[in-house]
Amino acid sequence: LVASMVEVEESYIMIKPDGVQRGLVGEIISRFEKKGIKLKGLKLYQCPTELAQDNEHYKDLQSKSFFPNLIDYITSGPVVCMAWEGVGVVASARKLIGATNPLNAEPGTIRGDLAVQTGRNVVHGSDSPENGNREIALWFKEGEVVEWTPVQEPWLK
Ligand code: RTP
Repeated sequence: LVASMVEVEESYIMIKPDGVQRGLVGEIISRFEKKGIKLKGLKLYQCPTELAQDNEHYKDLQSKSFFPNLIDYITSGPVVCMAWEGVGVVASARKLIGATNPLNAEPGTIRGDLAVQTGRNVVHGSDSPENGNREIALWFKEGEVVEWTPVQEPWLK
């Protein structure tokens, strides 16, 4: 099995409230599962407004004009928090997700197939391995991320 130069990484993937409200949870999880990456953490979570505002997660965006709308959106209903692990998973998950603006996202991507607005783009994915580790630590508590070994030959590793 050749892992080439790319490292095993982890990515924080989150189904945003529109994805949950529209009944797209199974569809979205299925796309990552079928890729052959490993699910290590999964929970439905209602993010409190204070946490969303102070959360390191969207810290870089605090000065943006759309920040209040983003906080309203992300706290408007439950989200699905996920931790995924795999070789090159950060970049591959971003490819599966597609461009931030769904109108620019290619068909076949989650946003390209399932969304139309930047402010309702159904899913988040970490943009670097460092942020993958950081965001998983932010959104999951001790013990919620499970280390496990698949018992079958990891054909897609
Ligand atoms: P994400 O973090 O959710 O994966 O999205 P991203 O990297 O593709 O995009 P980023 O620039 O980090 O923006 C984070 C989220 O903020 C909302 N947004 N709204 N102009 C707007 O109204 C606007 N721009 C960004 C989106 O929900 C975006 O995913």
